[in-house]
Amino acid sequence: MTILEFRQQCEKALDSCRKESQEVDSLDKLNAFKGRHLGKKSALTSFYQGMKDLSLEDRKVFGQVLSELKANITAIYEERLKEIDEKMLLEKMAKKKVDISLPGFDKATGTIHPYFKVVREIVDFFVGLGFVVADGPEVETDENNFERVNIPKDHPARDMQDSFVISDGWILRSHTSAVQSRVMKEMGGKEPVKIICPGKVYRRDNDATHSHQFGQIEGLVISKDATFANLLELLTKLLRHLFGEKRSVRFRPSFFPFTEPSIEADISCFECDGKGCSFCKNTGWIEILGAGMVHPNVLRLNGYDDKACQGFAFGLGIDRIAMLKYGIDDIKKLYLDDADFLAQFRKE
Ligand code: FA5
Repeated sequence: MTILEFRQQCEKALDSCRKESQEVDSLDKLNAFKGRHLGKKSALTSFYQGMKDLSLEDRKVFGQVLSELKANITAIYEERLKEIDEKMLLEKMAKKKVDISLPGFDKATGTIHPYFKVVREIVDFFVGLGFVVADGPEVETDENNFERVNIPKDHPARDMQDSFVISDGWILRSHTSAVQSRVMKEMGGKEPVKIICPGKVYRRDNDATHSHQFGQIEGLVISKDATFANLLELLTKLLRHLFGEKRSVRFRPSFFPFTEPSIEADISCFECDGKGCSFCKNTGWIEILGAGMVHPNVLRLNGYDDKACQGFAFGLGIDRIAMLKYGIDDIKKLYLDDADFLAQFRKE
């Protein structure tokens, strides 16, 4: 075969390829087209097979024509592939029309837990008055939790705080007063001390206003001249700040082994507004904090000279305050992580 005849045959093959490509309008048809024109049984492959019988010189000339044919067929194939891909994409998009008038997805955003809202509010109040935030561990020594705050072993006051024992000499702290001993030890008998400490505490308690786990904020002030009047003024300001002017507050004498004199503060019940109901055990009041002047024994036990300085301390129940502020009728709601219950605090 002359090169002219070969060229004509190649052009014929290319012509039929071009014509056929007009009919190709789907991926299936395109694959069949590829097999016919570029596959094992195609004219192109048979032309390549014929090359082995040619002389070296003819092979160069014929080979060039054949390479052109292959490049042209491949270009036709690729062009059709691109067109079909675009067509399929457009069809897919037409089926999946986006309706921009539909409402968007509502993302469930979190919120600050009411317990921590109260912590923040109280911490801000005291930091604004120059108090420093101290910290202590929840697994505490019996010594710090009881002995160093004037509750020796076998003292009946231990019954007021039925605690969870971890191992010999270690308990889950039953009040944040344990931090008092730590801070005093750290200060090495120096004053002034002006700290607050928010944290979790644990006791064997269980009813609507008592839980086995709850939060307290401890406050401790030691100086040469901290007085009981200072304590009352500070707590009154705090309670007005937290609950407003309307809710009634009362202070009454109480007993704590680590303070003398001792008091407790109550807020009028939010359920019955002081009339008496099952929630407040018919008293009309809900207890929220204990306080008093630091007992001289506590000062001495923790390295302070009780003749040279004095102080006051207080312990607030965080959960109770959250219940009163937000009208929560069961303390357990504060730690059960019920998303529906917590959602109501989103807008606050
Ligand atoms: C104490 O724990 C003392 N450490 C407080 C204190 C500190 C007094 C410094 C004097 C000086 P009390 O056991 O009363 O005191 O608890 C303090 C507050 O914690 C209570 O007023 C109450 O609001 C809260 N509280 C007590 N027990 C529970 C409980 N089981 N569940 C929820 N809150 C509680």
